[in-house]
Amino acid sequence: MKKIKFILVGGFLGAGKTTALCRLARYYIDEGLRVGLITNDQANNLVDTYLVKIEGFNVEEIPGGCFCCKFNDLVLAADKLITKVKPDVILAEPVGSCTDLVATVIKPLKFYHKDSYEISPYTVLLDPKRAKDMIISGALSGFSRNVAYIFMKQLEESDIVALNKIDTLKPAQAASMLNLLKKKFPKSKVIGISSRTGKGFDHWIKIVRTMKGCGRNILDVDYDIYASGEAELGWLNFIAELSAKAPFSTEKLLKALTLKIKSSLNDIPAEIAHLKLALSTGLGNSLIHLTRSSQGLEFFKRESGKSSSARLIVNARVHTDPKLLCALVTGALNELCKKEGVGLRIKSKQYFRPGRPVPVHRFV
Ligand SMILES: Nc1nc2c(ncn2[C@@H]2O[C@H](COP(=O)(O)OP(=O)(O)O)[C@@H](O)[C@H]2O)c(=O)[nH]1
Ligand SMILES: [Mg+2]
Repeated sequence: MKKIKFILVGGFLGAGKTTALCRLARYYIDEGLRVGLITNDQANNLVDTYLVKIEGFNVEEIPGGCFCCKFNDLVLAADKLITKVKPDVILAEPVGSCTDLVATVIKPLKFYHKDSYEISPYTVLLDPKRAKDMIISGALSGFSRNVAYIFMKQLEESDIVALNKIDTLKPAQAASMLNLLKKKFPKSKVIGISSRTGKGFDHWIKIVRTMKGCGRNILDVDYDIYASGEAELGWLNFIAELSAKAPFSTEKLLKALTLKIKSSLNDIPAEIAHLKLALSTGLGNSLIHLTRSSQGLEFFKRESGKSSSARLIVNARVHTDPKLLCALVTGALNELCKKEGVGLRIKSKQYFRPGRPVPVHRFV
């Protein structure tokens, strides 16, 4: 039986994993291959899964814990894809606050499932703004030392560090950042890519195909620091049904909501790791991501028509208390809906600090 190529792409919250995987999926599909994706989060109702679905890809979701703690679910999700899609390639995105994935996911997959999967080298994506703050300047970028520890461990365990979003850098800036990263992570191959424009993808895919071995960098990870770092990030996921007698501008509402949340978090202050808002109506979808507190507002997808009903999914990962985060986000939504005369029903609300990671397997 031909082995399925299994590609895991990690990286901190907001580094561009989902965007990269969608582009990779399209690339392999254009080559005539069948592709399945696996998304993962600590909670349910993922904007990522929703996005991957509207892009038309086959996806399985693993909610309620990371791949390392839900290793058997990861294998089951892959089995489901095999039954449904018969994939040549499986693309998997771990939770952006997770590390130690080589020891807890890649090695166990390689050991226990070597007949089914050919595991590709492990790529970890890096956002240039976070790189500038947390690697070059040695600052904490609004996070604590524990979160910075996770961020660095993610990169250190990679086979490939891919500096993503190079479309946002001038060529000279990109070159100097890549040089610095090569010195900082000598055990990894360092490349530049743009998941938005596709720049560097051919090169990346070639390295993924030809690099010998995968998961070459097993780390010593201090699970107390790792657990503390994860627990410092407040998590909030919910769905909301919006309805009104007269059609309202969903785009305007989404924009106002994002600005209100951003401004309240800046007042605390609490650094946004990743805030994702997806609003769908019968007309189409609007999506906004913020991957830093200082980032300007930018629509990822935009539907400018008016509608009298809409469904909103909110996923927020912020360096603050989850209860406060929940009160602040739902409060902002309530206030805006009241002002616009829009009825609101919030469902499936989950807010928490991620629990201590307890991997099913750990290879040393
Ligand atoms: N400019 C630019 N933005 C990107 C790129 N890749 C991802 N993004 C944006 O970064 C944000 C987070 O991306 P996402 O894929 O959800 O990150 P994830 O949390 O790592 O999965 C989104 O607004 C994306 O549009 C890129 O190569 N260039
Ligand atoms: Mg994602």
